[in-house]
Amino acid sequence: MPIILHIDMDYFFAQIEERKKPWLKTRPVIVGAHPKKGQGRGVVSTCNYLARKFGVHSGMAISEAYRLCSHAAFLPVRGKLYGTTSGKIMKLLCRNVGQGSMEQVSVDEAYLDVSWLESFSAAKKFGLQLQQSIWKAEQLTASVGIGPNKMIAKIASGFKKPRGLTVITPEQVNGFLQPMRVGVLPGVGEKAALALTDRGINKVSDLLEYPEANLVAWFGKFGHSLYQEARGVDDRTIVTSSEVKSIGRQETFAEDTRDKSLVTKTLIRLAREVWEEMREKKFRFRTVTVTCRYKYFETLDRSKTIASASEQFVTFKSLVLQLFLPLFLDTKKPIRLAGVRLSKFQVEDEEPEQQETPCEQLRLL
Ligand code: DCP
Ligand code: CA
Ligand code: CA
Repeated sequence: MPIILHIDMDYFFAQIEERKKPWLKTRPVIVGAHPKKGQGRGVVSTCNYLARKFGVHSGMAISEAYRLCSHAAFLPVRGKLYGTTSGKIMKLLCRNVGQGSMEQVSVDEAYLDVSWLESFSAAKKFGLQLQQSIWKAEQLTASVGIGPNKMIAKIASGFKKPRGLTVITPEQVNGFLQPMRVGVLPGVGEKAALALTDRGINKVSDLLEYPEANLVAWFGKFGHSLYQEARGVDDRTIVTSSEVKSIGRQETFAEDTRDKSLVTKTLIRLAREVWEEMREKKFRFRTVTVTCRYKYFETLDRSKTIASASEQFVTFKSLVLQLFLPLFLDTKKPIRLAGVRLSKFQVEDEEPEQQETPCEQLRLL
């Protein structure tokens, strides 16, 4: 019986800021761009729960946040500190379940496969102990969700926040899921949610009335997943860092082109996205690949592997430019598509020789 635990840190960046400045705990705290007395550009990265009471949230324009809550403490984003803290928390999780049972999905959350605990009550105890260990090591709180699959575990971790712990057994899945809004289902973003509400489908239970064929007609392939999701079914397994083989992006140009600066600019933009995704996962890369597809679909790529793993964007970027040059010069054909890819990953702080072996298993029970 699969038992999946999802753990997500509470108001992560803002909580880290509160940690060494306890006086912030009783004030609304907003981390993000400078508000410049309401004239600032840029957005809110996150805010504490006191600020959320005023309607402030992640992604909101900082000027809007200032309008809603000008007396908040506005703090700049200290990305490096949050990254280091995230790394420590992920390591702690890894020590408790082993690298092979863990999937980090963003800077502050991870799925853990705890099926080996064999019961939901043991998993609950384990979840509580994880929260305590993180508190002890980092003085930060997290919310935990436990369920029979990733989807349920993730919805459960967000169910009660902050410091929540929600366990949904297989028998409870339908009762838990059906009254929720369709937006909680994975893949249902703003657009899909709108398309559904337009048809009078607001809650997950409303979805149950539609045959799979209808959902497929509306959403294509995603309709199949949606049909399963509405029934609490999610077959996605945990993808561990050693299984992520590569991260890449490519883009097709509106017209085939020989405009070198356009292709270079595109490659750098794609490289930035790829690099950000890699950093979210706390990986470092060794191999960079640049791909060009030319008119008539001929595709060429060039790769370079560096001796020791890097996390540096500048290194990545200069390799991309270096690899692109012969792809541009050797063939005089117009370019239809360009792409970049990173592979041969190492997890941050991990020695190369440790890469293949799971990290020390230090189970809490
Ligand atoms: N983040 C960001 N910009 C966004 C969303 C998030 O910079 N639009 C950053 C800041 C968050 C961190 O990522 O602290 C984690 O994002 P979460 O969505 O998990 O939100 P929080 O951890 O801040 O709050 P919650 O308690 O709701 O999880
Ligand atoms: Ca969070
Ligand atoms: Ca998160």
